[in-house]
Amino acid sequence: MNDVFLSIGTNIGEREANLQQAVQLLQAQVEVVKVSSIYETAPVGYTDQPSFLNIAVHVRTTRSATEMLALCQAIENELGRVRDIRWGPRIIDLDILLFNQEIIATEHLLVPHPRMYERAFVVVPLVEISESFESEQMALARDTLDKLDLQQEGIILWGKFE
Ligand code: PH2
Ligand code: MG
Ligand code: MG
Repeated sequence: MNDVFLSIGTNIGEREANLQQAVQLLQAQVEVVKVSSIYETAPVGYTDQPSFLNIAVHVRTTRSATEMLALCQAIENELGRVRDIRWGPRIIDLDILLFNQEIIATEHLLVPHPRMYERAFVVVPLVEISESFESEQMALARDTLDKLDLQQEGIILWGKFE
């Protein structure tokens, strides 16, 4: 079994419903172990866009990392994601953060996610569910969180995922 941590984000349409649908589609294919609270987060990278809702999800699966990537993309497509501006607005975005303790570098996939430790919108929900799987990478995420000023990062607890 592989332990996989995903980051999910949305800033278009019914954001909470988008998150719920994404998790439901995941549940149909893999074991969802834990879902974080929902955080509302200021846009990072391209800032002239609405704020996001972000969560982190721990799943367990026999799927390979490449197969998980394909599943994430299939869910994005099913929810109607269109790809235009890099870092721009999106209905749903599912990114693989961690895959066991593996370091993966293929043409299409880099794990750990190359920007995860710089992004409070990733680290905050991830650390919330981090007790379900210990690793060096998770410890690093926790250390990162200790150094972040969450108010300055524009992260607020928005609500429970239900
Ligand atoms: N995703 C991005 C770019 N910027 N900002 C926030 N707050 N949340 C995101 O999920 C996000 C972002 C690219 O995937
Ligand atoms: Mg992303
Ligand atoms: Mg993505």
